[in-house]
Amino acid sequence: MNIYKQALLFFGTIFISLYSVSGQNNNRISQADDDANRNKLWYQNPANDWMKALPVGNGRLGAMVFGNITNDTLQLNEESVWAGPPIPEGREGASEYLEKARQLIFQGRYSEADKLVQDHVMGERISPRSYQPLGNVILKFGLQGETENYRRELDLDRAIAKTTFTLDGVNYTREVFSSPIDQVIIVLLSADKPKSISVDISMNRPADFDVANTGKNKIRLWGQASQKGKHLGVKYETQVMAVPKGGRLVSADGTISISDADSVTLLIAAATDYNRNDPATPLNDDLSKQCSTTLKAASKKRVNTMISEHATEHQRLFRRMAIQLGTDASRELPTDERLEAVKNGVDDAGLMALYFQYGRYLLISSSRAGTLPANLQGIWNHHLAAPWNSDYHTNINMQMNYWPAEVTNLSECHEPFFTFIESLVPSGQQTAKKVYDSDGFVVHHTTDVWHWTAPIGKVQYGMWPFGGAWSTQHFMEHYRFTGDTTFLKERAYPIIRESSKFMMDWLTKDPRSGKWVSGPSTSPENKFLTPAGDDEWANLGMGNAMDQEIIWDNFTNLLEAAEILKIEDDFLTEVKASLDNLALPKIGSDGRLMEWSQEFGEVDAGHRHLSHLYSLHPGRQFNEKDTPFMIDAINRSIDYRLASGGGHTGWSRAWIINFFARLGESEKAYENIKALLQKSTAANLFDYHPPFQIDGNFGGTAGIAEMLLQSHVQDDMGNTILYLIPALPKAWSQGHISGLKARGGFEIDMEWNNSTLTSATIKATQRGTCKVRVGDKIIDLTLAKGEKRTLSDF
Ligand code: FUC
Repeated sequence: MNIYKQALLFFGTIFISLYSVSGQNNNRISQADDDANRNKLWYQNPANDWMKALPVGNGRLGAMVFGNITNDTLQLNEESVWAGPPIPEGREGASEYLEKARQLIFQGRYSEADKLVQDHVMGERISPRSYQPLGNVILKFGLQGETENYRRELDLDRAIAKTTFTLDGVNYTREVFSSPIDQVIIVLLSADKPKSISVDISMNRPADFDVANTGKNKIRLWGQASQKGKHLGVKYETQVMAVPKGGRLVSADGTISISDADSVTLLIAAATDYNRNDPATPLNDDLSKQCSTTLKAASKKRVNTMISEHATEHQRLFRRMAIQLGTDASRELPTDERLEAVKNGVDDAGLMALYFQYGRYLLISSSRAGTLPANLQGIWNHHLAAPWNSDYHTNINMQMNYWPAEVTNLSECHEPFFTFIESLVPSGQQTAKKVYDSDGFVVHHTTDVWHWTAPIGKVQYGMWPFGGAWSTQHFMEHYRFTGDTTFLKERAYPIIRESSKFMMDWLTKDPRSGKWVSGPSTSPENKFLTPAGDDEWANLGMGNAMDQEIIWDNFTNLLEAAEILKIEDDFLTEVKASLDNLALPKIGSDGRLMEWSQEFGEVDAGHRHLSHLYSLHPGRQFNEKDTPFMIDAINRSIDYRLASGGGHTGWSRAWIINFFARLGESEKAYENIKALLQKSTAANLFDYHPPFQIDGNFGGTAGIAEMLLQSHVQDDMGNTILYLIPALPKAWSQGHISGLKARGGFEIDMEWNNSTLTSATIKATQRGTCKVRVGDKIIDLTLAKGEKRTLSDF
């Protein structure tokens, strides 16, 4: 073990960093190129656990790269490898009991209502039935001895993971990437001396697989995902092809042995029988042939062509944005040590900028047009029974995954979310009819690739019919950011209307107030103390704040879309009437925004969900301009939640960053980004719930964007207000960002110094009028399509 001491000058603070490096290497790599570490995660040791390995992905096909010298593993994923049916079913005729439960709640008999719904409405929870790994490629290298100059990195700009080291005077390089162009994972093993590469290649999986050599230089691994033999699901196949330059290749017993090659290229393909259009009917494809065809096509291409086409396609998306926060001086430290320093209290604005770009990298790598949406772990999972099955939770997590999509200029990466939510509509319509005797479509707290939508399990999480309604918000937001009226007409409006139909049937008149209220439902996963005393608690309420806020959002979006599309009909008139008489969240006697419609005692005052604040973010119902009277109540609610231990999961913390950004609380937002890094971030910068859950990465990225630009508020004429650096913390006093997107189709570049904006360039991707707000100053701007205006006098 070697001990280093290094002093770093960072924001005028000198700190001492004490760290250790295992026997792999003795020398810090000298960075000749000043920019060698920009937009990179880098390390001086191999990953000895999964949360240190580095992710690559092309939206569908992913790998975790460990970078071990002698025995290395590539852990593979394909997005559709899922254990299978049966899928949870809704219960016919449940609506009768819902009506009874409503009356019980209005009478204050909360626990009786819970029991009634639990017994007669909730369907069976079927678990585990999980997203699963595709397999592993095992690489055993004939290398022994002390290495020097070890470095492992993930280049976010080129989407390539690279490991380099020196052993016995030979410099070795291993590169891994997942190409969206060639639909293969490519592994390049090279050295600067001929005949230096000897490696045994094999494949395995934790369960349910067969493996065999095929042809001269390929191994195939195939099987059907299951949960210990139950829930037979997706059939999969993956093949690795080895293409050595020089040396000898022997293939036997499921292994390919290569000796004394100058270099080796591995190509990895995968195929499954998962049918996106109709998951119940598997595709009847020859998976083996599909893999072989893909490998054959890739093997005919020059490696350099594959690298450059891959990088160009990645950069088409990634390079739309650049960011610098502070000096980024500490990029000269390995990422894990940098993170450790932050955990020890050091401020590192550059690491926050890297985290932001990493979030964009992860979205590009796990969500591309034609793929499934990013699940709870994106596409990266090594568990056969993953936490929460690595599914699509729709009571915050899946939506949070897509918060950064529009604002960070990755609109196309939002597409899998839309396609997936649309694919839930037929099932959601059936659930609406069967369980609720209702029109429209409904989704509950979670779903998965089998497209089920029923209320299942415990009322505490399952009795919440808002997953679909919340998701329709994204369709409207996509329109607001892009101005794509075809999308609005053909995709956003129909699905918002379908969800509104359900909500119209779902609403009940509260006999006490005469207002329309939702229920019986839970405020996601939370519970309250009932007035009965003796610590009795219950889950279900009528008119919970979040329900009312999502319905407000849903109806408001529908009416706005209808107005743009010039649609008028009786249903819209009815929606307008219901909106006008919708119960709104209330402020309690202690000045907080109330989570439930009554002022209940709280069982868990620091609960991780802050559902009642949906109206602040991601909603827009409550904001400083339109509802100033709500701001203080929201602030109090967040402060109380935090003081009671809230924000303890990564995604909860990430949501809090977004709240504080919207409230203009720059220092509080910053403190929570710091806390996200300190408490909920692993060495590979994956978010820790714990365990790994990618929503915190995406929510954190969105939060950083929200601190630098906001566009959710409109002026009285309906024009977007572009609020520049609305929550800039002192620690980011100097910086720049380019390529941020705003509603109204604007694209923004900004530079600031001494915490003051020095220049802002606004580009219109469509004709538009906006108000640019900097502090309290407002500048009116009307731009033609494609026009750009640079402002510098603030
Ligand atoms: C929600 C959260 C949990 C977890 C799960 C996947 O239900 O309440 O904390 O993130 O989703």
